[in-house]
Amino acid sequence: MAQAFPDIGNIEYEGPQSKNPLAFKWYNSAEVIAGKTMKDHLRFSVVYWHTFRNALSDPFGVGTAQRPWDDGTDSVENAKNRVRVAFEFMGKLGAPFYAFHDRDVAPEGETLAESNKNLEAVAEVLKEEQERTGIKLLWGTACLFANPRYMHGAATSCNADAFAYAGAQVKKALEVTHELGGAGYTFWGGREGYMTLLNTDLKREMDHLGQFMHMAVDHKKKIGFEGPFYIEPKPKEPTKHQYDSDAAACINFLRQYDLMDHFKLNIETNHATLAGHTVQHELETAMAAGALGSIDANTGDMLLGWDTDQFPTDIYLATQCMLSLLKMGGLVTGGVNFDAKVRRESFEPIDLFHAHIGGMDAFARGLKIAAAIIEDGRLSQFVQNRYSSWDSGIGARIESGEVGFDELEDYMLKKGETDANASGRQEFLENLINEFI
Ligand code: XLS
Ligand code: NI
Ligand code: NI
Repeated sequence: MAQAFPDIGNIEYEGPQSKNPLAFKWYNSAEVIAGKTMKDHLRFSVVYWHTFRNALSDPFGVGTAQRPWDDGTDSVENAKNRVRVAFEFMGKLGAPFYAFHDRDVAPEGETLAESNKNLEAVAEVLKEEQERTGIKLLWGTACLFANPRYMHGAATSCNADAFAYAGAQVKKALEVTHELGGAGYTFWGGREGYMTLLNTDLKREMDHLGQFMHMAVDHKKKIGFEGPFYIEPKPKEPTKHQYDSDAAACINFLRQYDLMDHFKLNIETNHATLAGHTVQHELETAMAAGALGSIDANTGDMLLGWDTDQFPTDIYLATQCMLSLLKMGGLVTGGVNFDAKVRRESFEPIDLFHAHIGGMDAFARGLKIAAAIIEDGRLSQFVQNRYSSWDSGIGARIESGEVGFDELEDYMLKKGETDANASGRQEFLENLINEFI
């Protein structure tokens, strides 16, 4: 097969002085940072849906993307050819992982049986290409939101047949993910939410979602899939209110339906900001529950209120993400998955390279900066000192659970007033971070 990117070779690390737009300035895959290679820390992943299937349309105009290898049909042959292009791209980029929805890689057929057959046929090529290149599947997922049958949701639809169809689809997507050695499997609640409560039985829908996830867990056990399931929080879009609105809502859902053992969260930057949080808030909330699994790395636009899914280039943001991930001890099965798309105006194939190189460099830089901040120790020392009243005396006794309100009353009656508070030193700490950037 002729190359899809004949003028582009492997993207190499050339260092910060390089002016070559098709080289890494910071991402040096083999370089060891805090005991691990950059490649193992970052576990970069390319998303199939945006990078190979997004036509770059918007509500006001058709797609602009030039993808000369694509014959514009929905045939299985075209889908197979596209897989080879995808692996050429990921190979040249040096991305160790990728992620897909069932319907991005293979066309949906007239019937479920035909869709399954199409997916199997394309999965064979995915497998061949994985073996040829060593690129692995970070996670698979099922598209339970594009087909009109899912207009009211999938597992939370008022239409029981939609639930059934979704179950059949996840079954197959999970089996294919397993067959391809996927490290995990993701559930993003595409239309699992509502547009108006006037027509919605919220409790019944949430119960159905819980049942759906239990069926998925049962099936995972049945086929021997050992990777984690991830839930990806998002507060809105496409529906007005999504049930998996943020990390806290997801964790509450998982606890309520007794699913915590089987799920972790996949935190996406732009979803966090849509929920009115920072991504670091979402990462830390997930971590506090022992449930941080993976990240969908992208960024939103401060002035636009929707999921713009831009490539992350903000060093400060990448640093914050990496500070949290390093604090957790690093990614295990998860990765830094670029759930991001080039702008509609960036329609040439080469833009796909620029976009990913920029994201990888930003995160590599974030990793180096975060590792340096941790190595320096002043930040963590500050936080530790800030809580020193809990290390001994009344604080230690409260933490160990040996006192109740009676003892607290005795203690305070005797002491009279609290010890003086210390400054939070926010500006000092912000300046400290900037020392490293
Ligand atoms: C959409 C989500 C989606 C998931 C995978 O906003 O980010 O792309 O990552 O279904
Ligand atoms: Ni998203
Ligand atoms: Ni995502």
